[in-house]
Amino acid sequence: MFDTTRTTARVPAAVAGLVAAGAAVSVAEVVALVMGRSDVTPLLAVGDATVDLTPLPVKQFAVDTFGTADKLALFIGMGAIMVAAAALLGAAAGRRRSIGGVGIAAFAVVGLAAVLTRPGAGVLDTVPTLVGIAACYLVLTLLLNVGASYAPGGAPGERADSGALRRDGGAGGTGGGSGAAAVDEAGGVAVEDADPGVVHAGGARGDGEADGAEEAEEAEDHSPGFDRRRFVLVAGTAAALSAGAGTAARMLAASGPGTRTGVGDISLPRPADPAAPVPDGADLELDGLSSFFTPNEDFYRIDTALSVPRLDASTWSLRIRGNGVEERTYTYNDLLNRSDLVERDITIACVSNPVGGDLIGNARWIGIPLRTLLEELGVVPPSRGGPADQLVSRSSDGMTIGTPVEDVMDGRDAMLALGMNGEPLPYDHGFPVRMVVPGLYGYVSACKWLVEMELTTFDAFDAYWVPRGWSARGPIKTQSRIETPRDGGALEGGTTVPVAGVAWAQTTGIDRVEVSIDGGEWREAELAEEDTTDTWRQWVYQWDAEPGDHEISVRATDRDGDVQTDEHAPPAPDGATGRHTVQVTVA
Ligand SMILES: Nc1nc2c(c(=O)[nH]1)N[C@H]1C(S)=C(S)[C@@H](COP(=O)(O)O)O[C@H]1N2
Ligand SMILES: [Mo]
Repeated sequence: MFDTTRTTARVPAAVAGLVAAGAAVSVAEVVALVMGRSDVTPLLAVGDATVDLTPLPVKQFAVDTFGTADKLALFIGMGAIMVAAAALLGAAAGRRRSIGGVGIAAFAVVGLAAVLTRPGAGVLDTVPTLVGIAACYLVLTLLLNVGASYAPGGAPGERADSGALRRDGGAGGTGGGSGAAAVDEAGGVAVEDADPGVVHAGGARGDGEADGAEEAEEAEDHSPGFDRRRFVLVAGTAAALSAGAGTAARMLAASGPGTRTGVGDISLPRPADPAAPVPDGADLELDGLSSFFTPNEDFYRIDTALSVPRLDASTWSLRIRGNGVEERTYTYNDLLNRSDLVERDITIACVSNPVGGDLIGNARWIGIPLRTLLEELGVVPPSRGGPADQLVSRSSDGMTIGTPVEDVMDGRDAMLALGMNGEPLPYDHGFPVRMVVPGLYGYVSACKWLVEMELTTFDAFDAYWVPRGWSARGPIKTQSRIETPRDGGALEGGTTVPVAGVAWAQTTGIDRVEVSIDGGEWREAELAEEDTTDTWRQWVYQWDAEPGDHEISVRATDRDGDVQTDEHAPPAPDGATGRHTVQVTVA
């Protein structure tokens, strides 16, 4: 399938491999964009599949090491592997062209497997990968030929062991031959088309392959057959074209087509049931203390999405189905125009949040009460004999999140949220609709980019994180954190130092926060006003700081009288416990 009469020296061949791989990625991005499926390109699919297949300890390591930059780190790692593989393959294909074909086929298999295993993927989703692979093959062949160090004209002959499918036919005689023209023009004798694995009669010439490889070794890139300027020109043009097209495709995909209804096109109605104003004194407004509401731009983001879904609200719909329900589909306008929009302040938190960590945020949400909606469809909670104990939410990107039906119907403010801090949900936080359930960690409640809800049982279905080592049920554990002073801080002595932070016990409320200095007696901190039992509560302790090194610890007590445990537990499987402690030095 490659012109085996000629070989290409190592450096130009490696460059050919790199440019060909770049062309594959870019062409696939462009084709996916044209097909309106820019969220299932092979690059993203391989990344997604990697995330899905990564074992929990590695994932935890990635989150611990890179934090929310874990996705960037993954792309950089994938990029490095691709660059190395493409250069090595190119160099190998320079010596023996058939290696190029085999390598490209291997990439094709990985790409296609990743694409086809994405949730909701169909046969059409393989098209970008296939076209990308064809482009890769053509560019590699072209560049290897332009970079060949060996003049054309090996004696014609068929390779007996080629294994490639052969077709009879005249030179360039089929529609796929446009790339072949370029190959020909470059001085080759091969007549190839875009189908990997298919070659025209006469396309493979076998003799001299081994000799050629040896000669290439010696010839290097100053051999008479190698026109360096021409190679640089062709390779540079191919690289620039694919970089330009690929970047443009990504940018267009990110901005989305013009007719859609995005975040910027929506104005939320006034909720029928607005939140009560936040009491004065709920936000202590101290230096170093986070604001009571977390601005959307600063709100933590945790999800498995390598490219944030940008759904179109005008075509979005939510289907609700399952055990004991009348199936129904809602459009965005159905939800937006409902008369029972509520507004609630709720602090959501991630199960991966370590003690003292910042994977927690507080927002004012606008949405539809989930209980009302489910009751309209005839859903009965298990405590009243309903057949379903698990509500499985599905996102457009295939995430599944399982929530106890009992919890979303027990009277707490579980909702399908459309708004966050006075704005339509940002794309990062689930536009157009997500779930928010007070008192449950995000991985069991807060499905973003929601498209389907199914009433089922915990026995019948494991949601995404469950087989990955996380508990099926995840109530938020009572916690407290010291925000100021910072761990390792150096303080001025001789004054009182405000030690301050937040504590949370969603659905129950915080009744007491205590601080201990150097393991001494627990002293009660002053609590900020409570907004709701579903929000975090600020606290401050005025500390007479003595010079020296000190350790400050905090603990909270909820309204049931339960004191936050000091027993240390890691985030997996159902949330970290232990007490937040900071070390400071007072001058
Ligand atoms: N579609 C989707 N929804 C998701 C997730 C996800 O990976 N995909 N992650 C969940 C987790 S683990 C958390 S903690 C919250 C975080 O919501 P945020 O990113 O808006 O803060 O979203 C939840 N909803
Ligand atoms: Mo999470």
